[in-house]
Amino acid sequence: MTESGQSESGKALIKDELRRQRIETPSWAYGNSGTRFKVFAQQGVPRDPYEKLADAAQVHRHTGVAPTVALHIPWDKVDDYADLARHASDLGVAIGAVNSNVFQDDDYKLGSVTHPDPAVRKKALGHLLECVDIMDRTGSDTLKLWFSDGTNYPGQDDIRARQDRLAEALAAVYERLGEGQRFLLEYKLFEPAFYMTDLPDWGAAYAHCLKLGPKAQVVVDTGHHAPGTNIEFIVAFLLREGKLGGFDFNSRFYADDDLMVGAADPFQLFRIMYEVIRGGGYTAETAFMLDQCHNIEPKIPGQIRSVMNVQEATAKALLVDRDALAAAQREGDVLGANAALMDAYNTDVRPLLAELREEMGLDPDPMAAYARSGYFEKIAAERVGGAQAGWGA
Ligand code: LRH
Ligand code: MN
Repeated sequence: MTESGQSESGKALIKDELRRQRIETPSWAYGNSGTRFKVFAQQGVPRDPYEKLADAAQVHRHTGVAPTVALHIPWDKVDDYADLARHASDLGVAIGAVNSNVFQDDDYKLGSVTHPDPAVRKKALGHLLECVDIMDRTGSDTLKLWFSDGTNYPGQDDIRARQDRLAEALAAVYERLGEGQRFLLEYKLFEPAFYMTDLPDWGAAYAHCLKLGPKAQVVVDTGHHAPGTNIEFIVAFLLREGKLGGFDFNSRFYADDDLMVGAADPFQLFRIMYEVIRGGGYTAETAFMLDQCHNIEPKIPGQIRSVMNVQEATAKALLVDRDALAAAQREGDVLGANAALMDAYNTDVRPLLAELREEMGLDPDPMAAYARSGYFEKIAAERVGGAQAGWGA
């Protein structure tokens, strides 16, 4: 019996589950990022998507569970996307989701696919379809769609008409998707719009996806909800409907802070991962993506720490004694049921994960291994000159 009360066989099963975990890191987390007040440049920041992939490969090298990298277009625009995909595979990673960007062009001030002007809508749709072309060339099977579309004042535009325009664009993208491809629709309560956002919550995203069909699913960005929202309820509900496509993991104390996942609320991340496992969502079909900005902390260690936070939450969720929990729930034993979850959450899973890393041929402490690798010193010395990557906003 282990210190966590787990049988050796139970522990082995949990390690098997953890060994097959897959977490996708975002290319933009390796570039400079900030707020409207300041973007603090950092030494060694990549200048192009090739260097971003090299940094992402370090996260996979030291954690063993981050083999794919999400792209963001045009931030990751290159002349030869097939060559970029080859570069990724030479580094031992692969291109993951392709993220569209219809939120940084002057033409999109009043909206992109929901804009009153059909010419602007056509331009926005053109970009979304170009992103599917990029999926074809990079071997990506997932398009992630987030729309900053919304209004700032009541009456500014017709809420109903904008939904019609959004539905029309989504249908056109859905039509263009090829074999084995899907899109994940991302909702967000507010920002940059401050009165009405055209895709503000899971209900709106779910309704649009339901109408479209099986290739359209919802992505849950953990920073996109009103304070106090029970996100694990949304996860359980969407899983039950077969409409949970994945996550944009990060954490926040206030709004869309894009801090390291699990940093602000590790208990929430644990509750979310418990519902994922309970709901049959701990599969390769669910995209576990990070969507974060390391505004002040070093970026590659920030990503490594974030991956470890997801691993720890997942290990704790896998430790839940499901039989004891189900029995307590059946008997209306409120405290017993809560204790079943809290016992797992209060278990220190770091020794288990360290052991697993050694069995995977990795250093038990990825942060220390990265620091010892000298990789930062290398890129800080090499990456002098040129324009550091960022949001280009
Ligand atoms: C919007 C968002 C979206 C991305 C962007 C980087 O807030 O979460 O997922 O396109 O961040
Ligand atoms: Mn996001």
